[in-house]
Amino acid sequence: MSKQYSFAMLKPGVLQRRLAGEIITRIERKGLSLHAFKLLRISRAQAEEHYREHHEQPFFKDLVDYITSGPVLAMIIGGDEAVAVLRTLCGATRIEQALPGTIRGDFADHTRKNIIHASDSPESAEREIRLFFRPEELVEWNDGNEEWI
Ligand code: FUP
Repeated sequence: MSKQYSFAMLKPGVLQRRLAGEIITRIERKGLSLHAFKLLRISRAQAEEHYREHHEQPFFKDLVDYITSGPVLAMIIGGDEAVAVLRTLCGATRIEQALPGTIRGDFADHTRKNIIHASDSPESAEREIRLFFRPEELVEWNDGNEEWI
């Protein structure tokens, strides 16, 4: 077993709908752990860098407008296969494909505002963590039952 880190971000609207606790509960219930936590309003430059792979997409401007429109909660999530496990918890990108029982399946009513971002690969996780956190902000800890220390 090896510990992996992923980056997650609760998008604008989540705090306003008082959903943050419910979503964090689901992440913890699965056995993943929180290693950094930051409430912020992201800049346009940060948003454009974060979503740079979508630069050419017709929805890019609306996506950046939306993600900068309100407070977000950025997190570093750790655990065995954390990147893939978190993606499974989130569910599909598009609302009509996100299954009930997943975070997006249960709470997302517009694809653009699909509740949560989660890194899609370990490489993206590294890049996204660096974009939102300084290295010393990642707090390493274990609960005594893990084999990875
Ligand atoms: P995901 O990795 O699941 O967040 O999905 P993508 O990287 O493909 O998309 C990033 C964000 O762009 C989505 F969360 C929502 C937005 N998006 C749209 O607004 N319209 C689309 O057709 C696809 C994505």
